[in-house]
Amino acid sequence: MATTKTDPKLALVANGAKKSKVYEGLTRQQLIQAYRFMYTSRRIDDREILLKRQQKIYFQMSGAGHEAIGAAAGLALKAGYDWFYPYYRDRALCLALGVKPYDMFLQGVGAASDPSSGGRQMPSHWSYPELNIVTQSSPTGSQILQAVGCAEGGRYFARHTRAAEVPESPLLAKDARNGPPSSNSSPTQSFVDYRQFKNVSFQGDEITYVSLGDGTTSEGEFWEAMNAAALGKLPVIFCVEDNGYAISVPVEVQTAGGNISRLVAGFPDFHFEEVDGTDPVASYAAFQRSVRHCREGHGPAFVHAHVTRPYSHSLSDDERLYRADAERERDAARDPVTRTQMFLLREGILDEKGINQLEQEVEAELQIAVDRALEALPPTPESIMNFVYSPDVDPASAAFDTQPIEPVVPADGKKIPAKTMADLITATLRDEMKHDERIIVFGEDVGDCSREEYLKRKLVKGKGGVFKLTFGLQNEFGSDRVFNSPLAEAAIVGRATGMATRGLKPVVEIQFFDYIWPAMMQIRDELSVIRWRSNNGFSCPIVIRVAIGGYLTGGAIYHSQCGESVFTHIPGLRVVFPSNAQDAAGLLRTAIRCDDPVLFLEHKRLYRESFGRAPYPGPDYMIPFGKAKIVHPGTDLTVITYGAVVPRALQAAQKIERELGVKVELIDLRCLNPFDWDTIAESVTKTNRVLVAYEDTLSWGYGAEISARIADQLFDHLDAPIRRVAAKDVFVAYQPILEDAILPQPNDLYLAMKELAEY
Ligand SMILES: Cc1ncc(C[n+]2csc(CCOP(=O)(O)OP(=O)(O)O)c2C)c(N)n1
Ligand SMILES: [Mg+2]
Repeated sequence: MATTKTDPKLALVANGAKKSKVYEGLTRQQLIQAYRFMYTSRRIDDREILLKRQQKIYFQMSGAGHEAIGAAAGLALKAGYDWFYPYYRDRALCLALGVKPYDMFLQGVGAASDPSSGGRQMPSHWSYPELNIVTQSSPTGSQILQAVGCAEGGRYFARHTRAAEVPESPLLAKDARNGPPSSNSSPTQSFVDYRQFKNVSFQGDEITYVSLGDGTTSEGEFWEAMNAAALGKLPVIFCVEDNGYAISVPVEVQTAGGNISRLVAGFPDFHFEEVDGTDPVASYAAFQRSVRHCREGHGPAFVHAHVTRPYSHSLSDDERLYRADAERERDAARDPVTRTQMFLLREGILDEKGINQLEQEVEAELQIAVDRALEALPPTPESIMNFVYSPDVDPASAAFDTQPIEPVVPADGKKIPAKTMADLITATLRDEMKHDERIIVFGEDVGDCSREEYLKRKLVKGKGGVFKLTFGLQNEFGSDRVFNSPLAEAAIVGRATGMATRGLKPVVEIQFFDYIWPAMMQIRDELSVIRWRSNNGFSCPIVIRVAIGGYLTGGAIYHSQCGESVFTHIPGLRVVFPSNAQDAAGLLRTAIRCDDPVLFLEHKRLYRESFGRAPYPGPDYMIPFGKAKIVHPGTDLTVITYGAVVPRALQAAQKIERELGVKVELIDLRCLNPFDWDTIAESVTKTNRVLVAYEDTLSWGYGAEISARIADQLFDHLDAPIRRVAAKDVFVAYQPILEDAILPQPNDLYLAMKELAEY
């Protein structure tokens, strides 16, 4: 661990400068350049504030007071080579990396041509793919874990260079040019793959920069990210821009002891800097040392920069309500733009005329940029649905409709062995990992054994997941590709998101659906929206496998939850919920090869059920998303369901046919987003009666949407009210008598079917 503390008074008072003098490695020309970025940044803020008051832009967030640290970071790092997760105060950094003032004004007016988001995101939410500036959001701190994943991605490609290659798939390339494959195109093995649309670039020694405010260090994800970066000795620079406030909350109320540097000092392998971030020279020096530490592979760095915030938190905030004048004046005396200007004059780097000229040039450039931006066209309302999902790979298309291989009949004439859903998920993961070196698998306990020597010396067998679905994968593919993560769900999804941004295909596991909630911010506000908010500039098509559901006899409240409708409510996220072994294999392969993020829900009760066992359908078997399966054809009544209710509904359907001659058409949706409306409509039009059944709690559940759609679009075809059978609106209890009463049982389904048939 190295710690450097720069005396804030030192760097800017170097008197008697000579023309050849360099300042902590910065030439006079670079210092002028730094000042230009800083001054431009401040003046863009001023312009935006004016434009906001004139109602020509709709939001303003300033980088004022943060210009010196930003310009310094921009000079120390390499645009388009290193990777950047800059938060909203990093305007000067973005300018230093090459973002044009015009681009920034395009953000403000929300122009269609705004390269960061096409008018979808607030200004100061940076996103510039060519510069490796990754799309930013508004939740404080959700970028940090992704930055860690980004660094992991770079390292992975450096160690597995073959993984970066794009496999040959001429048919797909041709099809991509002509739009999604048509439904009558012939299914071809290895036909579709997200990799064709994901250009990977890596350098081997690139650094990932991520910045955040002092208040944001209170977020749990910050600590998860620091831990993960230290564990992996990753080349990440964490830049905390400490302006002493998080809106109105001062640092001593935010951070125990009032100084974040003191709290993080124990993280191993970090290089630490605490610096006056209003001083560009000191800041540059701090960054240079941090860059060296990271590039040489010693681990991450932490730059704690003390800065100011002269323009309140935002235009909606007035800091005079909570900051005394004297305190504000103290800050003003440290204003980075003024200080740097004085420094240039004092050092004889620029004289007054030179300063004036530079400032006039900037003003002229900004005037042109503002005028042009105000003329830019807004996006069209017709474009709103663009890039919710991948425009390149349609997982519902016929290209994902492949046939299972004929199972080999054993020579001795015995029956073809049928495998469980758990077996086939493992087999599919294994075959996909062979097929695609970009796939990495991590999560809690998914590895065989973290202490590799035990495996090597065959002292242990290995664990491979609490349900054993990843058993053997670490042994077979190595610890780079299959590994245990810390117990931190936000970190699992956040890191995976960052890795996928770089082109990897993380297939991560959330051990129990009940514990997915710490990752919710990452799933709802990041993973599912990254493509849309960046206007297709970035994507992160990961797969999240989650063990879900009850009927466990003793699973109780925290090992039995469903809640899929919470996720089907999220645009941009595919949600899959297979009920049997063959579907699980086919849908998992589609999930992995497709270009969208997928939540893959695996029902624990079905993992080893005798219902739905099947032989392995082969290494290229896929099922398109949004195609339901008719499990039991019928003419009297439609039952729409999925997951563990499928075998229960089948039992009830067989019973009612046997006893009353009622022929139930049982539909297993298999995929919840997208879902198969055509099959539902066709069936309901035929039977005129419909029951929607699901394991989750009744009210506001997945079936509510299906019922509403049927009521809306098939009303004329109904001879009876739409009925729902689902769990009681309560949690799943431990005592089996209670569990049975809470979750929908075959008899509940039978009674509802009977009532509907007799209606
Ligand atoms: C998760 C989350 N909670 C609350 C907010 C609202 N909010 C936006 S900025 C901010 C303060 C951030 O303070 P700090 O991290 O110190 O950064 P600064 O704005 O001071 O640069 C808050 C509370 C948010 N955007 N995200
Ligand atoms: Mg702050």
